[in-house]
Amino acid sequence: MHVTKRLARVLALALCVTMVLQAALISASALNRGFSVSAGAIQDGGLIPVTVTVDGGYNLAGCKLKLRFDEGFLQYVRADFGAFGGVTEAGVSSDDSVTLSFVSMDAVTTTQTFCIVWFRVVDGAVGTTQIEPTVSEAIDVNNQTVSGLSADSVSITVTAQTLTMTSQPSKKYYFCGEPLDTTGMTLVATFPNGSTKELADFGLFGFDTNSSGNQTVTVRSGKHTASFEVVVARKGDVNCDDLVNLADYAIIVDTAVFAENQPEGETLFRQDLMQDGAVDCFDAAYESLLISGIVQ
Ligand SMILES: [Ca+2]
Repeated sequence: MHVTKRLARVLALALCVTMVLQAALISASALNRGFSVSAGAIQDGGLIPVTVTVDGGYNLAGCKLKLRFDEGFLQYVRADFGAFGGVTEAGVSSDDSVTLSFVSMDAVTTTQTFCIVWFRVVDGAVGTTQIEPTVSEAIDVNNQTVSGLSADSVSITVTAQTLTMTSQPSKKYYFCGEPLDTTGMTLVATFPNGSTKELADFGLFGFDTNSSGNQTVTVRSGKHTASFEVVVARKGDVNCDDLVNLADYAIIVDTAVFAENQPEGETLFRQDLMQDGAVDCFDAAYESLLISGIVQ
């Protein structure tokens, strides 16, 4: 009886040790990676190489590596298997993923590149997307099943490559106090896949309606900028001396009297206070009101 009790204790201890060992083994297999996946820089045409590397120590016959991607962001192009030993194939599943199948192959002894999967950025896609790898069971070099294979997800960020102002704002001249008007301005962004998109959202910097002079207005979208020039003038200051006085009045009167000498561009803008496209007696009258402080 005493011996049986002792035997039971030994058996119980052995069972405990076995359980601990099993736990250790499960823990070890959970740490299996098997693969690593990485994305290269976006190339011309919006092509992105995603490199799949296989760790050494596996015979991956029958294993499937699935790369799940966002169809609204990426298109699968092809998989290049290169000189990697074994028969392999790739196909696109109906559920937004590429499946790489290890049909039959030699055991992988050292870490090596298995294949490069090429994706293309969908037209107009901007932002960050993830490629999520999942791996089925495989067998190791001793024909034992290996589970818990995995690879970290890959993050890909796409931003506009260039920003071009294809047409400038119609309004170039401003009187102090007028708000900036970008009507007529067209901004076009070019993306890595060559697609273009007209931008409606952008930031504007550098315009100060209370400061007279030539100003450069900067348009910003993401990390890219474009710019255009404007002239801000103190209303009534025709000769640009920052004063509104009889000297300015004399210039307007002179232009109004010799109507055939109508100015253009900035000179017209400064004298045409009524903003009707011609310098005449009405502008002279308005100038006298500005000088006397009746209007501003
Ligand atoms: Ca003046």
